[in-house]
Amino acid sequence: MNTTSPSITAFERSPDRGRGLARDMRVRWALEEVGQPYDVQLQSFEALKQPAHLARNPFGQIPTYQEGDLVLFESGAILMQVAQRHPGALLPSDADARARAIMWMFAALSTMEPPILEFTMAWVFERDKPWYEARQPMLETRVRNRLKQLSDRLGDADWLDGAFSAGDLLMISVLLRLGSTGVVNDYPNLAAYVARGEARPAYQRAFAAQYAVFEAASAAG
Ligand code: GTB
Repeated sequence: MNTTSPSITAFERSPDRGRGLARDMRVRWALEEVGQPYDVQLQSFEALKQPAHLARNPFGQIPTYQEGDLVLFESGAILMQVAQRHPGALLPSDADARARAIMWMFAALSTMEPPILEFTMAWVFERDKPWYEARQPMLETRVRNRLKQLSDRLGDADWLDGAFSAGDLLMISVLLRLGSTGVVNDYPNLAAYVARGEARPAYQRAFAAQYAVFEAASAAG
């Protein structure tokens, strides 16, 4: 392992089949935005539940981040660390602007992501459940309410608050989870916002890196 680079964990075989939806993607994207090389330790689902990984993350999940003696889990906390290590790149230097960017990081993770996760998890995994038809419209309405509010706030701006920040990175990562549902397309400014994020060279590099893992795993059978 290159000891000068931080190391992250990611799925050896991601269930998203290379679509960049697992949460290592947002960490990869952040590291690419700041130009920080990194190593990746690929983990099987079984390995995530073994003591070696549970010491990194008690919840047995990816991503984790290791930098010297520092070991972190939670993608939001990891992004804060990456941002702090590279002042001005993912969080603005101005104190007030920085506080607002951090506010958007929390908004992405605690206001937008939970209803989006609940909706998309049901969409993918729970269609056969007896309550699906009755419950799914309610979950979709909750998501649409948040999308409308976000859309109204974004308006015709490129990013949520001035320059691109970790708040945008997390918000776009969260909105991407809605991809296969097509719901974001009903909010054209949000769809364009997501596309702007995906067009960033750092996003493209991060996506290619995680896709290479999927391709290698597929080739290995
Ligand atoms: N709050 C934590 C964070 O933000 O870091 C959540 C981390 C998390 O949910 N990790 C998931 C994990 O390790 C992977 S990203 N799960 C394994 C386990 O819990 O045993 C979630 C994810 C999984 C699959 C898809 N997919 O197939 O599209 C997308 C996202």
